[in-house]
Amino acid sequence: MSHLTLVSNRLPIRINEEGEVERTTGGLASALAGAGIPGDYTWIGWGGINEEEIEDQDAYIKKLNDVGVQPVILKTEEFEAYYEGYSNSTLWPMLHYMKGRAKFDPEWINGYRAVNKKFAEVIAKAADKDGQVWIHDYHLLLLPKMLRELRPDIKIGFFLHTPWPSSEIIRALPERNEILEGLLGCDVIGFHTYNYLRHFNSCLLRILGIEGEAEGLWHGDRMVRMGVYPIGHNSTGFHEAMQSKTYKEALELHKERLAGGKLILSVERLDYTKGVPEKLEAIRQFLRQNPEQRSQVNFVIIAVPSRVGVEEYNMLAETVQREVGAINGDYGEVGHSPVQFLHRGFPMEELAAFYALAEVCMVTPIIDGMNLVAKEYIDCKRKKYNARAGVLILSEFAGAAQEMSHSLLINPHDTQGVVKAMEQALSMSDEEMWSRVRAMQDRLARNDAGAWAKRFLGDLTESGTTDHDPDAHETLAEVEENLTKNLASGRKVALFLDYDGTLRGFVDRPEDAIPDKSLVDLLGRLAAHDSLRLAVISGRPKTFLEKHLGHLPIDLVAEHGYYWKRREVGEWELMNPHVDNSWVDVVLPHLEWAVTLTPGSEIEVKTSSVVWHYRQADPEFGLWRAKGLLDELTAITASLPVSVHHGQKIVEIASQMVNKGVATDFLMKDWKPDVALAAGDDQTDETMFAITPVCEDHFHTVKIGTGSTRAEHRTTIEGLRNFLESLADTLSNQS
Ligand code: GDG
Repeated sequence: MSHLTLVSNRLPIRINEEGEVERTTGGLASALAGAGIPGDYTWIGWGGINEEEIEDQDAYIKKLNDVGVQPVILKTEEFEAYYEGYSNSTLWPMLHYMKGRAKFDPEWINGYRAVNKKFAEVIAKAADKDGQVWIHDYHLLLLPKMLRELRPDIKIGFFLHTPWPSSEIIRALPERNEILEGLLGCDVIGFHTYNYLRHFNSCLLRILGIEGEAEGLWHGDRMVRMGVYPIGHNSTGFHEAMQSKTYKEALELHKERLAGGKLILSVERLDYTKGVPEKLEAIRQFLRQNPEQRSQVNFVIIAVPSRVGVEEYNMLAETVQREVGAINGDYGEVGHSPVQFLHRGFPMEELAAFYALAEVCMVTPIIDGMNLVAKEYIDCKRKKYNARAGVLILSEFAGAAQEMSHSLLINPHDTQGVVKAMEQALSMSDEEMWSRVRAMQDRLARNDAGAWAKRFLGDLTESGTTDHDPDAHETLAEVEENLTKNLASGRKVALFLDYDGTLRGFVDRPEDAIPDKSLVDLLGRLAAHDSLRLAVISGRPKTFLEKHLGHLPIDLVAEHGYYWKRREVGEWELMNPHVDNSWVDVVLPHLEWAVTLTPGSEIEVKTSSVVWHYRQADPEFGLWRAKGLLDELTAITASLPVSVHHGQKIVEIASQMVNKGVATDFLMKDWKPDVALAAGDDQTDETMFAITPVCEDHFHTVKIGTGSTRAEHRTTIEGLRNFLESLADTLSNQS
């Protein structure tokens, strides 16, 4: 594997007050720590302190470099706008569907841009040539594009740890286009669940008008892959922790302190997405409705302080503390408070002991990208480490719910539903608890953080194998050499050239895309060579081709092969007089019905095809209707001589007896060239590339522009024009 650079907002380590380097905790840091990423890698991120607080910058950088990390140094003002502002006060609530909590400040996005740029510059300097860079999370959404501009040689992967919400939310972000464009700088974009990926695709369609394919999309000349990679927890780390002395001591200590009482645990960063106030309301109701349980239960809430610089979080901490006090005031007894709020982090070994002891773990976020606590709790239920039986209460709004169906799934907004789940959990037999735990453990162990990282990095390694050839001109130079060599030795060469998008660029009104003088001259110069035959094979009507190219000594094929005008005949003819178009009457009513149901769509009737256009329709609705129409047409045209094709915002039904491939095949058999070349830009041209050539030497195929293709070479309109000019020049020099 080429050298890997991991990038996240925060480095997994910091320098403490004593000036020593120590590890930090959190979802991303703990998952990646357990990912067991093979080989040597560098980690780039913010080191926890700002420029003003660093006494000796060189010494600071060196200290971090010595342990394999590279800091991005930020000024306090910059950090506040980027991190506390745009990342955590705008993006975080938006990504978690909490539009009402999101705050907008134009200064924040400027800070966010500037810091993403700084990251790009640090990475661009540090990353190896042709290396891989794996970027994490919502703080760095603009980074992929910025980095690609600086370092086109590297492979860029991005993983989002939060949900990606519906397009209705993202559309409200003033910077929505910039953010989506930023991410499209990647080779691979990963999400926790299919739902998040689906929403992302829908944003691309609605905001940028980009229709993705199954596994990704073409963006410029690159394939951007998208995938679902549900993150796993640090299984190895927890298993090691459970073998430690600290774990055993903590287990004994807490067992003793619980004195036969039940432990109902929750562990989370103190964040409004985690639903702590809602959980407290359910606890209050549970204690009210179950007086006999009040002295038996110990609700232990471990809430790690989080984002203390952000006002919302400080307010949340106060609210939670007040409510915990109020519940204990109402339902506590002398010597026993049912709710214990521990507003701090614990070492992993102690955390594992809490997981092992708890009869119930309540993971009840309002919304959560994945949630690793749920996975860690189940994995720590191991009899060999003296764990007690336990059951997980899990919010259906956590990404983890999709993988953990043997937990008690709840809706955190339904207080009574949560109370019922708590009652069910506390009365569940050990046998049932163990059987639920076992049903989930195997899957979790197989899909831990290591497996997750391996899958993502495997896909990143395979990505970028687009058929974009940066040396296309060189390759075409070899093609030119082959053609001229054949012509010089008196052998016959044939050129089959599409018109729109191949010889001439697109303009708003198709009738304006007339050939410029230099193109007409070029085709004329090529056709003047005795051994060279040239055909322009187009979807255009014969009137257009006749008007602009009819005077040239070349062959013309109009309407995808319905009409042709051969050089030696000099008149337009039906290419295949036996073409039967009676199928049009069968398919038209279906297209008319689609128009009725889809505002903004319309039908175009051509000589040998009919097309349903939905460019003006709502993009998602249009696409959905197009898929329905395709199914319908596939069924009704099964016995008809037509092909049904889904193209750029169109569904086209065309006669099978007519296409550019059939036309090329006819001409090829007629001319019997020794070597030939076909060039085109869209799906209809693929039929030319797919024929079985009869020429002795080689059939060169050239795709113009982006998109998947079976052609051997790829270039631009300009590239093809240069190629043809150069060929014409060589030929005139030869003669
Ligand atoms: C984000 C997404 C996604 C907690 N308390 C202690 C402690 N922790 C560790 C847990 C767990 C991690 O922190 C929390 O991870 P979560 O996944 O639950 O949540 P976020 O921090 O919000 O993480 C989330 C995650 O990224 C990964 O993609 O799942 O949806 O929001 O690993 O064990 N660790 C220690 N002591 C504590 O007191 N040592």
